[in-house]
Amino acid sequence: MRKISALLALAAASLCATAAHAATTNLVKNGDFELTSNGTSKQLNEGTYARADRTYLTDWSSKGYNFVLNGNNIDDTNAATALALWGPNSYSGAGPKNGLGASPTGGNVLAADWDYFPGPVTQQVSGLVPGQAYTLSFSYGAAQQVGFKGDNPVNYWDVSLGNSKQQTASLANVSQGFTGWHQASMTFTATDSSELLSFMAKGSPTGAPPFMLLDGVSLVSAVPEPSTWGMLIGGLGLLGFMARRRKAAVAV
Ligand SMILES: [Ca+2]
Repeated sequence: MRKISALLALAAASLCATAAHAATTNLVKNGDFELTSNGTSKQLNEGTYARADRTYLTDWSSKGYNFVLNGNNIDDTNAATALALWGPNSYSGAGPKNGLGASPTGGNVLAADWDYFPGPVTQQVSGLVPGQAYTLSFSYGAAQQVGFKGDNPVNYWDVSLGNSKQQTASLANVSQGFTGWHQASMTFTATDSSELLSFMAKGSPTGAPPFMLLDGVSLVSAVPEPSTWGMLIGGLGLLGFMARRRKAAVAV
């Protein structure tokens, strides 16, 4: 009997491990923005025309005034970057102590202007199960381009998966400020096996150059995957069988 209990415990542990694995498979590729075609701290190419001074984000498409920036020198105007944001290092370390720095997941971050030629950053996500719920999570914040001033009271991301659209909480940013990194979590239900994931920077009013920041994008199943359910049901059946056998043994 002790042997059977140990076996059952082992089976339960492996089931839990399988369920945990299935639930944590990130369906978004390059969700941390670390893979690029031509280095970082550059504006993103649009379409198929690759400019020498720009770069592509692997697995993503971009339209509009969007950049991939190195989170470690995002506010360093001395670094060879296409764009810097107000932060502690702006103008040789004499910038505003607004706390701008690396994202929670580190490395590169996506930066999108919602005022000047705004456009979405998208990825076609495959491996979805229609009707199934998915949790989309990411880090985001708002900052302002070096050299410009003015409050940005409204900054948020419009996020869509297929035809379903949601938006993040709005972040208020003061002139030359940084809102800090915030965490977003949204639930989407897939309607197809492959759908377009889209991030579009939004805000108001116009006239004070803003930048929305994004990093650590992850889309995972909100429920155990069907194969896992099958294993769970099989496991429960086995437990029932064991219980019946045990009862029979006691009766004899
Ligand atoms: Ca990153």
